[in-house]
Amino acid sequence: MGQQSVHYFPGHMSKALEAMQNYVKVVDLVVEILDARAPISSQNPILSRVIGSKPRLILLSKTDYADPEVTKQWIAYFANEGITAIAGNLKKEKFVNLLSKASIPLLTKKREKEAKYGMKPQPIRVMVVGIPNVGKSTLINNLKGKKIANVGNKAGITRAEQWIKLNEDFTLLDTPGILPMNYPDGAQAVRLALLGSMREDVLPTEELAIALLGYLKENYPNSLEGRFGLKEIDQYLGEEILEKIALVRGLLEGSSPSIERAAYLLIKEFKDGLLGGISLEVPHA
Ligand SMILES: Nc1nc2c(ncn2[C@@H]2O[C@H](COP(=O)(O)OP(=O)(O)OP(=O)(O)O)[C@@H](O)[C@H]2O)c(=O)[nH]1
Ligand SMILES: [Mg+2]
Repeated sequence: MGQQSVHYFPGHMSKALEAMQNYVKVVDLVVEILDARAPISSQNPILSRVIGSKPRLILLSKTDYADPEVTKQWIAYFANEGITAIAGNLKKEKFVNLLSKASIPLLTKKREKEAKYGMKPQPIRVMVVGIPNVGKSTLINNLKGKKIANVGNKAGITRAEQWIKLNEDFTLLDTPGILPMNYPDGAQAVRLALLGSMREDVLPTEELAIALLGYLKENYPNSLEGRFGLKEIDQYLGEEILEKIALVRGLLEGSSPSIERAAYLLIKEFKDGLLGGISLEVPHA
């Protein structure tokens, strides 16, 4: 995937980061949401620093878009690092029981402290963090069982923190997505753009489509069969594939196939999960 380094850090993110540094002091648990398709690229080292030694639970979202085998490998990878990770489709599966169960072992210190002082178990305050568009607000709606936080398939929907009382046991804090300040590895910026976590105009669509095709050729050579009838795309150049997509879908510029419109369509179909379960990163052995 592309190699040039990218710098992009909007002002509302630096404000949010500052606020989070205060909130982290009063919460009991941090749920860090990562996109199951690229858990390393969607992990922000700045957030890890803010979380510090707070109990942390990783939630891999959008598993319906990811390669199920690879998602299993990621859960094993995090377990191996000593981190509890849960995974699923935030739009379909109910997370309330899964989350309460997974958080019990992470809260033993808090419970022991309360017991020591003869206190009843106190409600848990959970801060939900992650880069833009990974599903933080969707998780909150999922847990609450109704729409109370705004969601949308583009980066930067949530602009300010919001406390939400889930029930007598849990209070949640929704936070705005925060991106890393720069990407020494241009390939990471490409992945984040493909996940919809970076604003669309940061990388040119055609470049993004060619990078995606390079990856699909190597890892999922038949992923364009269902949508575009193209088999074994590894035998073609990226531009040739875009031209074929343009022809199949009748995307023309004058009377010639439009590479640009094909690139736009391909990216959109990938973002909408229409190409099937595709993961952009696998754990290193
Ligand atoms: N298919 C699928 N879509 C999801 C899932 N989780 C969230 N989404 C969609 O992803 C998009 C982003 O979700 P949000 O909850 O707004 O993401 P966010 O992390 O709050 O984003 P910001 O507020 O911009 O930081 C929305 O279109 C959601 O419907 C999932 O597990 N599967
Ligand atoms: Mg949000």
